[in-house]
Amino acid sequence: MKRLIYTGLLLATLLAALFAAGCSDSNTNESSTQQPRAAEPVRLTYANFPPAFTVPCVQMERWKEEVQTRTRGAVQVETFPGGTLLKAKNMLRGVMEGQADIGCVAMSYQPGVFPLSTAVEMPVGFTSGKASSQTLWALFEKYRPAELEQVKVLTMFATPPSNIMSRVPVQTLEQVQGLELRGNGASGRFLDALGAVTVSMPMPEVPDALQKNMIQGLFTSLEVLQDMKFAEFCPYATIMDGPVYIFAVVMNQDRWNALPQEAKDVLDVLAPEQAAWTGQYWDSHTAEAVEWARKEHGLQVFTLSDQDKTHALEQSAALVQDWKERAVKAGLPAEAVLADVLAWKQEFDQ
Ligand code: 3IO
Repeated sequence: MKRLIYTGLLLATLLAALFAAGCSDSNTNESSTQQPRAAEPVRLTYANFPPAFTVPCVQMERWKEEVQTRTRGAVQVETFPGGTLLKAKNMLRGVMEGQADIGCVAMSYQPGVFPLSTAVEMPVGFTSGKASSQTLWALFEKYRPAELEQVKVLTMFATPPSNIMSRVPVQTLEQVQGLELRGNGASGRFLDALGAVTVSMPMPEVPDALQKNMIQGLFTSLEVLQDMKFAEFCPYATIMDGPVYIFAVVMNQDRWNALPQEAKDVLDVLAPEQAAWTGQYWDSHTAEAVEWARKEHGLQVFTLSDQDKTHALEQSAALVQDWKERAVKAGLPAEAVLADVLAWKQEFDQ
């Protein structure tokens, strides 16, 4: 018995010494003016569905670095790109059930679930991810919708406008007729309205569908020409400033509640900054990716005529009508929400 106690004491002393060494080690780089922090950092898991080198995952790594720096290590984030922890379709549920602490939700993949946020998906002619992302965040802040009240929203962002990437040249609306194109959410319904044969699937399934010739192209922001290597299959792009795709980064509510107040403050300050950063990054990276695809794969870029663009908007009017009906059913002031979206689009596009 005595020996057991001695061994126990010895182990405890050893562990304490090791722990102290570890702490002083990690503290050597910090300035003496900083507050002492809790010895044990909070560790959070963050699930994401597309491959690591795509924009949703690049923004995840940037958020992680900002959080770790701004909390001086008190919050540590472990990221899981590529659907290794949760996939697109079970992201929201997985976070609510605690399989991951944080998850990146592609709201555009779940029609009907987000009646407020999807206002930003309406074909109002966003020309940048900067404006679409900041509009999405402003909308969330103003309305604090029921659709997201079971989780803590850490940030939101949206793509630059959807454009066509295709195996065949598409220079007019006429050429969209009957073409099998992949698009989800409002982008999918927009394609339907133009007479395309729309196929919906999450981004990670698109490479296989292109490879197997199941689709003739896709309709989303153009940086995937490079990041998902779609330029290998799609030598043509058609600029038409279609709808955007929308995302929310959400955290398990209980895990959020358990965070120290200082950490909560850091994350809340970061939220709108991250939305703006991601939108801007998406814009500049998309421009680079198109240039890359021109040089490396001879990508040809067409722009739809103004007449065809107007025509496309007219054809997709029913989409806006459907959204309004859904919004009203959800108890939202649909007209006021759309007016807000248009005003913010102006403001943030400056
Ligand atoms: C997207 C989703 C995952 C990775 C890269 C991406 N680029 C644009 C999107 C938007 C989207 O959700 C989609 O499926 O097109």
